[in-house]
Amino acid sequence: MVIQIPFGFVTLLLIAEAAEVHQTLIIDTIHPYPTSVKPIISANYSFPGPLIEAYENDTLIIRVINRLLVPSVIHWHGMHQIGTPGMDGAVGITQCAIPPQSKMIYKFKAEPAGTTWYHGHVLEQYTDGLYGPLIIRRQNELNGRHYDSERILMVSDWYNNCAHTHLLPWYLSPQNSNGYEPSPDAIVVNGKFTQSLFIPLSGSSRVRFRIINTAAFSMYTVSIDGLPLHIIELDQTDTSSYTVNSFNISVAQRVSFYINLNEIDLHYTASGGSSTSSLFIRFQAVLSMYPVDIVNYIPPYELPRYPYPTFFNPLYLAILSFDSTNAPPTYPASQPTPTLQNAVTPLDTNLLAVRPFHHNDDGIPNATQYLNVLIAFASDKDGIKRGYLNNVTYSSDANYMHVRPNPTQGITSDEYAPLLHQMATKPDNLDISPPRIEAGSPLPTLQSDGQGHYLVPYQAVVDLYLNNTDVDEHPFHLHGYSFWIIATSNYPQAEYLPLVKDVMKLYQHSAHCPSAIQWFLDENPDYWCFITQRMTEAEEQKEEKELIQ
Ligand SMILES: [Cu+2]
Repeated sequence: MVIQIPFGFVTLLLIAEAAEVHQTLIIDTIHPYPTSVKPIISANYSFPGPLIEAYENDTLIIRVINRLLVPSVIHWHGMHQIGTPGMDGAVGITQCAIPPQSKMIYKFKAEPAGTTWYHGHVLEQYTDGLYGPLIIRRQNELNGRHYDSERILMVSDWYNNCAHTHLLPWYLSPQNSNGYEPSPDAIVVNGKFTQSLFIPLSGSSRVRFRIINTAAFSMYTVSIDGLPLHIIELDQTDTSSYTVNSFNISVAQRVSFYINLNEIDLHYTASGGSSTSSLFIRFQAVLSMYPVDIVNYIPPYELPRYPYPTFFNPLYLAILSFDSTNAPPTYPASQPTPTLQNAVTPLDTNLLAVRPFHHNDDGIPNATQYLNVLIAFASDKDGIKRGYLNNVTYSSDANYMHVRPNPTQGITSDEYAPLLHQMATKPDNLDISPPRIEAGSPLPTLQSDGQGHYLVPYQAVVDLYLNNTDVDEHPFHLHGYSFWIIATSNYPQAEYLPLVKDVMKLYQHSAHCPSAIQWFLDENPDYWCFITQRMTEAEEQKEEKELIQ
């Protein structure tokens, strides 16, 4: 990359060489809270794990050492992994799990630039704490002129119980015939509980916040009292500045915005009669998405605590301090935020009204293939509620290392070896016919083997129609790719304003306009999984589609 920097009368030419960035992550359990006996699965003995950062096109070389008593892997969310699919960290699909007391060196290119995160991808390990921020910087940030410093906030569900030993066994049991998700007991941001996270501005008045939702389930509404939020990045796509009072962020999504203290509402200034030297940053859990009245509900696995269970507080308050005194705001937290002048309230949860920084005048390419995916939830023969994509539920890739007497033939997700390895070594076992014209679509339809594996021709542009028949909303994420969102049932005009994302929230479809996304496959052939992020990555509640080139 060549960057020109004016320097007096001389122009310096800097050749920014792609560098190697080395990092070691030790996965081990810790007990960071004196009031909780719950072990946290940590990276480098901190929760969340350490910041990993690189410049775009650098090579990340990350040594992951597993000191747990069980297998583990790390997934690098949002990395396109072009040419390095085996580094994606999707256990059973792109790699074997890292056995206990073993290590693996991940090596991949840092791209695309933006805000993202890494997390455990074996069963529910990230629900129990295994995640951290991953920031890929540009040498010349597109929106860099708007801010002088930045802060990273990772917002997450907190459960008093271990997901592995308590939540998952109950969630996937016939006793939970309604398929209720485990109820979070609290919200944590950067590992801190409400009113204990202080963010000193240290003299900076123009600050970029990178918000990452690392929860297993919850969606949050984010706002800062008295300040407009100028959104400049969604899911590693730089955007034109878009001003809101608040926005929603769903599981695995990332939103960057900047604030400018010069824009603070008069109400919070000395001239407005306020003596506060700090403001509340609010993370409000969106209550409508919980299957129960979560504020008063006691889940069955909490009954041993009765009559003193933890009741969920859906409002999390962090403290943004103008100075370094860390004094809490002098106004009550219950005081409603005054309506800001000249601010826009977003209409859509996926923020589809936000425009990409680089407008693509050519529009999105014409699709060459088509795939309709029906999302449904139903009870299986054992009475356990599971998710289905085109009638296929997730099969236990994560358990492929377990010895079975009669492994099935062909390429399946229950074979002993990861699917990527099977594809390379047994390509003839791939029994999927090429796309063909089917009734109702003018485009050739992708074909599958009936086990959730779809064949995508190289350089195809796929129109993917996601029909969510469930009453609940579900965020969807595609490994290895970003996609263009061309329309959704609550935002049908999105096709005129294409925005690239890698996670989107999908509501129950309306009859005439199914939710739709299109993804653009151009130069990244390999094997990728497509998952919902509801209690993400946990075995058997993860639905998947694997795309094969
Ligand atoms: Cu991912």
